[in-house]
This record gives sequence, C-alpha cells and structure tokens, in this order.
Amino acid sequence: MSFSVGIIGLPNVGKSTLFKALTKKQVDISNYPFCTIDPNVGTVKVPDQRLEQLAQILNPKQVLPTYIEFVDIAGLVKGAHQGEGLGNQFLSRIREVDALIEIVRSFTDTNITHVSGKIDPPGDIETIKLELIFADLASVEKRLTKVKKETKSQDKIALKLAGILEKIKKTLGDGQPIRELNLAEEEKALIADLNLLTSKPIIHVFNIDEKSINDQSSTINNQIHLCAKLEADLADLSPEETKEYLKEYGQDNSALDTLILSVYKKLNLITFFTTQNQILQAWTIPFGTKAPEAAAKIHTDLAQGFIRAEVINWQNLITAGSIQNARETGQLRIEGKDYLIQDGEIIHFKFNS
Ligand SMILES: Nc1nc2c(ncn2[C@@H]2O[C@H](COP(=O)(O)OP(=O)(O)O)[C@@H](O)[C@H]2O)c(=O)[nH]1
Ligand SMILES: [Mg+2]
Repeated sequence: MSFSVGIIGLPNVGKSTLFKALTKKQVDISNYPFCTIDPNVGTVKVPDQRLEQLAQILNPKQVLPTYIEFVDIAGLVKGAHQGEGLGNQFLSRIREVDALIEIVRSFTDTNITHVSGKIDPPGDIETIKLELIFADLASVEKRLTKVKKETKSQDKIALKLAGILEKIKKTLGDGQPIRELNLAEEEKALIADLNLLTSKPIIHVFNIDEKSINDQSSTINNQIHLCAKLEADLADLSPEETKEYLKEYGQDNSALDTLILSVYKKLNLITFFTTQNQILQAWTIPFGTKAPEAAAKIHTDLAQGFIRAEVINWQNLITAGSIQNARETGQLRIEGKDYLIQDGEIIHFKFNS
C-alpha cells in the first residue's frame, strides 16, 4: 500500500503544471510491483540524503528510494457537489487519496483566464472549502437518515454513530472542516468508510509569479509558495543547470522537495531502510508502526512468520562503517513484535518461512 496525495483546486491554477513537474521525479515503476499505471498518477521519489550516505558504505547493487503517489485531479468548480462540471467524478477521486494539496492561483497572467475573473486567493480557498464541506454534508445526512432508523431498536453502535454524525453535521453546518473537530480514534474508526473529504490533511500551495519568488518562496505553517511553471522548467534541466537556474532566483533547492517532505510530515510518515539481497531500499510507514506491520510492507510472509528484527539507526551504521562491524561491536539491537520502528532505522527482519 502506498500513500497518495490528490492535487486539487479551481481550473487553470497550475495543477497539471505542478503534476508534470513532480512526475519528472518519477521512480522507475518497474522496480515497484504495486505501483499504479495511470496517466493521472505520478509515483514520485521522496528525497532522502541518508540513502546516498548509506550507499557509500554499503555499496549496494541497487538503491530504491521510497515514494508517494500524486494524483492530478481535474478542476473543481463552484457547485461540484451538485454535479457541476464533472462534479461527482472529481469528488469520488478525492475520496480515495490520503491527503490533499490545494493549488491556489496567485500568479497574474492575462492570457490565462481565472474562472471567477479575478486573482483572489482567499476567495478561491473559500470556494473549494465550501464545495468539500457541502459534499461531506450530503454524505453525512444520507448516512444519518439510515442510522436513525437503526437507533429505533436501541442498537448501541447505531446510537453512538448517530451522535458522532450529528456532531459532524453541526461542524460542517458551521462552515468548519472535519479535521478541526479532533475526533477520537474510536470515533474516526466508526466513520472511516464515509471517507469524508474535509477530514483529510491539506496543504495549501500558492502558485506565484516567477518575479515574486525571491520574497515569497518559503514554507509558512501549512502554506507553501512556489512557481509551478518554473518548477516544470527545472524538471528538464540537469542537476548543474538546475543549481544555476535556481541561483538566479536566489534559491538553493527546488520547492518540490520541500513540498514532498511537507506532505510526508503532514501525514506523520517515517522512513526505514532494508539492505536485503544487496538492495538498499527505503520504505514508508506511519509513525507508530510495530515491527511486524512494517515487515508486512515488504512481504506478508515476513509478517506472518515474524520472529524478531535486528535494528540499527542509520547514523550508527555510518559510524560503525559496516553491518559486520556494527554486529561485532554489539550495535545491532534485537527487537520483538511490539517494537515501534523509528525513523531512519535499518531493519533486518528474521522470520519463519
Ligand atoms: N504565468 C504562469 N502561468 C502558469 C503558471 N502555472 C501554470 N501556468 C499556466 O496556466 C495554464 C493552466 O495551467 P494548468 O497547469 O493546466 O492548470 P490546471 O487547470 O489547474 O491543471 C497553463 O497555460 C500554464 O502554462 C505560473 O506559475 N505562471
Ligand atoms: Mg489540469
């Protein structure tokens, strides 16, 4: 299972431009048997300098980074929840992803029309927010009608669910997204199948003019400023040319790396590494994953026959210089089935086949 991020926003804000820039960072899908082949889905490398450092001492045959999927979702328009545009189709696509990136148009270009005729970032954010809220409201009301019938027999779960749905309905009715409700894990589990759009983590990306980059390209809270057109141009250049080009704009790094890492952080994801069969590979798991569940990412056999995990932090391995050295000096820890994997650990799973 991989993590996916939907790129949403009004039409003509630069979603496809950003998607194109991101997909230039595609991993080679043939190395990843579970990746989707779909023109609207880009399987994008998570940048990780630790891989390069580890590769220097481990000399693997192959290095496989971990990845996140980005989905280019066609433009949402006002009234989408009532089926405007391709309304329902877009909304169902958004239901499938784990997080959202909303592109907000801040660039001015008279040749490119804006659906509402003016550049208005706060207004656009409000439009999208309301569309998602209306769509959720419709899902919640539909479910509530059904659940209320079930509460007549005093069914405990139905009563509980009805309570949660009423609370959610009120929040949505007040114009607030569900993510601000801070639902308990148990409550989240009860409504998980509704896949409510406003419960998903969201990052706002302001697509700015090239000339504004110097003063605005930065990450502030949940906002990222970048120029999608510039990022798309960069994607065609060599690493050296990219550096030169960025320098002209006073930047050190492509904003895409910042964006990918922000998504990673927002979703509370961490990375662990394996070195089986001379392949150094990075894997993505949510923070708080136990060793056997992490093993299941690699192969279900590893999880089913799980015995123990040999664990070392990546930096300790670099200091030790080799796995053998680390083992001889007692730096490989043995951990059991309740162990919570930490970010940056190299793990070797022992299992019964
Ligand atoms: N000037 C300028 N044009 C942009 C920028 N990003 C996208 N565009 C242009 O805006 C138009 C719509 O972009 P597109 O990515 O297709 O928008 P989408 O409808 O949100 O997918 C295209 O002609 C892009 O070249 C930008 O940062 N600056
Ligand atoms: Mg598009």
